[in-house]
Amino acid sequence: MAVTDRNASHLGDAVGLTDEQLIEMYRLVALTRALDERMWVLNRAGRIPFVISGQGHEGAQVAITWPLRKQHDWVAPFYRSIATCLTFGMSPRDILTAQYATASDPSSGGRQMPGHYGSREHNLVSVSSPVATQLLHAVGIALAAKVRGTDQVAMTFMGEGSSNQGDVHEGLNFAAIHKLPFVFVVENNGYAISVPWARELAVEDVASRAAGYGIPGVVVDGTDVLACYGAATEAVDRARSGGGPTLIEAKVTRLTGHSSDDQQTKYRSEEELASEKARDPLPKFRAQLTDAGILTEEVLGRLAAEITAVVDDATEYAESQPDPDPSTAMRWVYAEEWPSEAPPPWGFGTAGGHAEEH
Ligand SMILES: Cc1ncc(C[n+]2csc(CCOP(=O)(O)OP(=O)(O)O)c2C)c(N)n1
Ligand SMILES: [Mg+2]
Repeated sequence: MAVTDRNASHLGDAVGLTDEQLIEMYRLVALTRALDERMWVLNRAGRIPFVISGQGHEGAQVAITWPLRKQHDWVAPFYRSIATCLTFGMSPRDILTAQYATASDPSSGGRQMPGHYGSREHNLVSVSSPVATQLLHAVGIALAAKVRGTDQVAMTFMGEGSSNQGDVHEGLNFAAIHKLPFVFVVENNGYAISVPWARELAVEDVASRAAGYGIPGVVVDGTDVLACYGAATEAVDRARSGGGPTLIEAKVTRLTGHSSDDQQTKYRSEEELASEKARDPLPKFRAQLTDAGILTEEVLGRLAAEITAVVDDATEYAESQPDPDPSTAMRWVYAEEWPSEAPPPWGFGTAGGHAEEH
């Protein structure tokens, strides 16, 4: 979208967002990047064991999650969904306590793998390690919403490699038949670990598969925040108004290795990595909002200082939190009740019940 000749209100009007909302979207993209970069430093410093990064995916995640109603709709995220989780209500402290696996980690009280975020408070389903299973969870939630008439929408996210799993076919077919309030988001970054997309799919676009289910399939530039927002708004409106599911494929870029245990220079050329860097959504969005007069030097300076303080605070907080008590390791493996009146910090279990010692 060419915006250089538009003033601030024109850009906001064109996409149906206020300047304050656009600045907040930018803040979330920039905050996620800073938090993600901090995680890599903490990993290399030996403080956290494993990072699975969302760098390059943040713009699409913020923009696509944005139209959902917080604490009303539902999201089943995946391991790169840091920006989605922050946009949907989790805090940087929540994200880093999950990375440190502290007792106070709201995702799982230190039980889950790193990067497996979730929050009962924010209707974020805990990430499942077998990729693509989250689609079945989200479709089930969408079915419940339809049966109960709650006006809720369920959205799930995964990579293009994961979208080849059988679960996706079963879930999408079911969601389409029953016109469920469901949005399926594929963050296509061109790789499944070291396997390039041409070895993952025989078609150019995952979205073309939507036709096989009789639902709309939309391809969007996942590094164009406002294009993603437009596609998501349409899909969420369709879902909420009884029009059924949509498949959104956001073509993003993976700026880091698959994880902190992967070295992508072993299988991607220098030229490829340089051209992908040019698709980084963070400077692109910043330039767009700066050209439109929405982000000024003063606002950028204020945001940068605020983000540094928030990331420092989250780091210090997570560092200070105790590990889970080893004697509780077997808790919550099987159904049991939480022993106190207050709910457990990670959100599941029942207040007021009795716990059996193991
Ligand atoms: C069912 C299953 N198979 C394999 C894995 C191991 N695995 C984890 S992530 C991943 C790659 C997924 O690639 P993609 O869906 O494109 O997402 P990306 O990591 O690129 O964002 C694989 C194979 C797994 N977790 N679950
Ligand atoms: Mg991928």
